[in-house]
Amino acid sequence: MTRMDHLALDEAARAILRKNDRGGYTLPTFGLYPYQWNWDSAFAAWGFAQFDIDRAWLELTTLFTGQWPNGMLPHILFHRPDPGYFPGPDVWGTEDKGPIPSSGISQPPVAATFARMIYDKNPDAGREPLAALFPKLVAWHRWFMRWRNADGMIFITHPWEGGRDNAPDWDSAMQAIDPVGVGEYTRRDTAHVDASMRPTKEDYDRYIWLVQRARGLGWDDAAVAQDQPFKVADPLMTFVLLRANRDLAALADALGEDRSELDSWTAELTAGAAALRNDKGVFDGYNLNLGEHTNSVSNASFLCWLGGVDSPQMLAELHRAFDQCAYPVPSQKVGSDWFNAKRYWRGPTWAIVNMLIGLGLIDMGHHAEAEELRARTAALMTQHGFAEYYDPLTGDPAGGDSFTWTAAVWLAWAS
Ligand code: 9WN
Repeated sequence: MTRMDHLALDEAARAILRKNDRGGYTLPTFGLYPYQWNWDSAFAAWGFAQFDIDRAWLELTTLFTGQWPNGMLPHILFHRPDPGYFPGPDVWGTEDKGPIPSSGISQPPVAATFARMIYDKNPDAGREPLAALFPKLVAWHRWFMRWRNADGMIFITHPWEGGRDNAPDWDSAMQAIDPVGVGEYTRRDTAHVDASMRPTKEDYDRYIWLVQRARGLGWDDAAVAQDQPFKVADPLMTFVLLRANRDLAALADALGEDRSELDSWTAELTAGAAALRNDKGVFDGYNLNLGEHTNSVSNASFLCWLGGVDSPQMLAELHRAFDQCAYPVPSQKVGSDWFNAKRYWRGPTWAIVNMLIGLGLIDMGHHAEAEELRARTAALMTQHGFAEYYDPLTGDPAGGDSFTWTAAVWLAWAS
């Protein structure tokens, strides 16, 4: 690739962030996702930080305007009504819960990690926005530790909360749900992208059933937790919060704030992460209602390094993934019964997860693997642009296009 090609891609990536910018927050992509999503915004902020540090802080600041009084930071903020997405605010029924219309569940807490990276890039520009965000980040982490914590393993109460909607890690919990009474509804996602690349109708019935259940309980944390039918400890959530918590503690030092509560959570999460290792040495989903591991190797399994946990088995799995596909890391191991190269979180490669894996590999000193992963992720973008996700075998783009977080990953890591 020539220097000119490289510069053209940089410009194309910046143009996507600008095009998806709605003034203070960024859409994941126009059409398919017309609102502000939680972890997408944190990746967008890190992308913006490569060329506009103030805009990066604004993205995070806007995200936290949706925080509920109990500390929960919703996975979608419905800033302006848009009929193009289902389920919208009328389905969630959270009117009296937060400051602005939102969903009632959260998403992977990557925000503190990117806040630290953005702050480190320019501490002078960051001091003021960071000081305002710090107590909000702490309150959010405290909410996870109180309401999504099973002995240091972070669990989710809805597949959308984990950000990997149809991952096989949730299959056993989803099968246990009989989505009776869910009623008629019209999906919008399949009007924008090919249905074979999206979750199935059986998945959606259960997604909506879980929303209706929590809505019926008034989104009360204690009531929702009682007899929760979907309760799966998640390696992505656990490793992401572990890492974010360490980053928040470093930010506490920078601001002269007390870090002792954060350090106690880090210790608890470190113990929980160890329990997510199955008897094959792989980190996978753990169905808390059944007391069973999934026995799946997903891209989330490789986030151990991000959480500061080294693993020779996972390094061997990573080499296997490099051998099995040209564009790793697949969201489900190639050759597993679940693997489907095009269906969302059951096979495709996601650049954002690759970047998190890559950051962890660097931290743990696995530089050759980090570089290999970065280079193969960059190849996806140079050959196929900034797609939502990609076929790990052919590199074909899939899902939505002109995708904010993929463009951000190019600017911040892959390029
Ligand atoms: C539901 C926006 C979001 C991502 C998720 C991804 C997908 C939504 C959907 O899109 O989920 O939250 O409707 O499919 O799975 O990780 O945040 O990009």
